[in-house]
Amino acid sequence: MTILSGIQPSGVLHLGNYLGALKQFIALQNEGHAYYCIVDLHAITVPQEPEQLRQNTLSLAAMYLAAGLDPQKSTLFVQSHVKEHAELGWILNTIATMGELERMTQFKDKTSGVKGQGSVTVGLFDYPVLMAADILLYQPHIVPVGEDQQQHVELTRELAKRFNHRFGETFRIPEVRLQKEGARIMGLDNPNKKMSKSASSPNNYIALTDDAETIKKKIAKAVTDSGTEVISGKDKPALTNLLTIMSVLSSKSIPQLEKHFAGKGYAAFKKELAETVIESLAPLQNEYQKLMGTPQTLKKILEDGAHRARSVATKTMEQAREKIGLLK
Ligand code: AQP
Repeated sequence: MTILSGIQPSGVLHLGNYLGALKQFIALQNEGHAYYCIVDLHAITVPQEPEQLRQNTLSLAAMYLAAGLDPQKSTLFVQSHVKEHAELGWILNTIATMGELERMTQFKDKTSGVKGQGSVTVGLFDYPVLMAADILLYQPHIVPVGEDQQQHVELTRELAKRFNHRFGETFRIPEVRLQKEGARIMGLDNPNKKMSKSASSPNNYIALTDDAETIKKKIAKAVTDSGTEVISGKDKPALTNLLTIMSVLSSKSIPQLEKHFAGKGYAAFKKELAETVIESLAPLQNEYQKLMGTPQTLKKILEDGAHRARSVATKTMEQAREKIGLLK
């Protein structure tokens, strides 16, 4: 089985990225060959400070490895190191329609506060097409992502089918793979919006690099629902989110946790939740610190990864160029 996914180096990773994506990336590397990408060309669809972007790229590589990615089993690489991503992105632009892209909810969310279209970049609008290229180049069977990216994978499937129909069989149609629990972790300050790296307040997320004190403070400040009992439900979005985080990290089901916290109140729940988060992240944080001290090793892993990724991507591109009639 071939697996493909990516993460943007657009800031520090948070618990949502970990539970929705990274955790399953690591589990899946034993089920097939995985290509995991640091999608820097996606990150620049919104303004990035150049030196910070380079730093975030290395930091994300360290985070993948600290979480358990084995560079012998999986291919870890930087998107911009494999030029075929941009090339296939352009070709897919010629079959994707404006109407399809206008329907993408991530684009709508990211531009919802913006007055007029004047300052919105074409790159941000076109983000899902480049993502389709990232995926289709590696002919993956599955694409593990958080729920917010599901619509983009559906568009990828649609574009692959359209290309195959118009030019002949070229791309495998990939399946999306979501976590059963944790596919959509919500913001701690607003349980109706997803936890996000680019949220305006750091109280929205728990960064994977947050220290114990910060984690305790952020969880203590997290909004809760009215009432006193620690229970999940449609009318309890904040508690459901916190219980989901605890459930995934502790491997205890939500009903088990509800029973455990019966009659104990929110303060006791938040205290235990903070301890669970701190303990769960500690091994990853230690490993991350070590890896950040060896940038040359990180760069070597990325170089090897790009080499391996390129060998697959160039083959797919050769076929695609041939099919659409580009002269050799
Ligand atoms: N809140 C979330 N819950 C579960 N999964 C999530 N993911 C993101 N947020 C959540 C998943 O993490 C992977 C990497 O995401 P990304 O870096 O490609 O960008 P994103 O989806 O736009 O995530 P962010 O954190 O909100 O980044 P910014 O703020 O830079 O846009 C994806 O698989 C995603 O589904």
